[in-house]
Amino acid sequence: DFGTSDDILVKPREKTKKPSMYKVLLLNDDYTPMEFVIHILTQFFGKDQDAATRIMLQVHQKGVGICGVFSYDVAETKAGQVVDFARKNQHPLQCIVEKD
Ligand code: TYC
Repeated sequence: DFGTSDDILVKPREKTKKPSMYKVLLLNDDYTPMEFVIHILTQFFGKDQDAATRIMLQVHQKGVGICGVFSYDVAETKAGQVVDFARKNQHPLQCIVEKD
């Protein structure tokens, strides 16, 4: 049987570590419409309208806000998609990745 008292317990290798996590941040600017930022947060980060509005207002008032925390690849992909979409719509929105 598995999980009984005679099982051999294998200690994880000392050097094994969890992958680092990365924050995706939105930065404030004077030109990107508030509704566009809310759209970004609902469509790219799965936020509901309420959460998206709170994050957008936090960025608007404090200069920066957290969209989410992801593995490196997911964080870079999302930030790239957000910036591409903003540029296609001629908005200067900045979205950056920072180690958590
Ligand atoms: N400051 C913008 C405005 O007044 C709104 C805004 C919010 C822009 C968040 C960027 O990441 C941002 N229209």
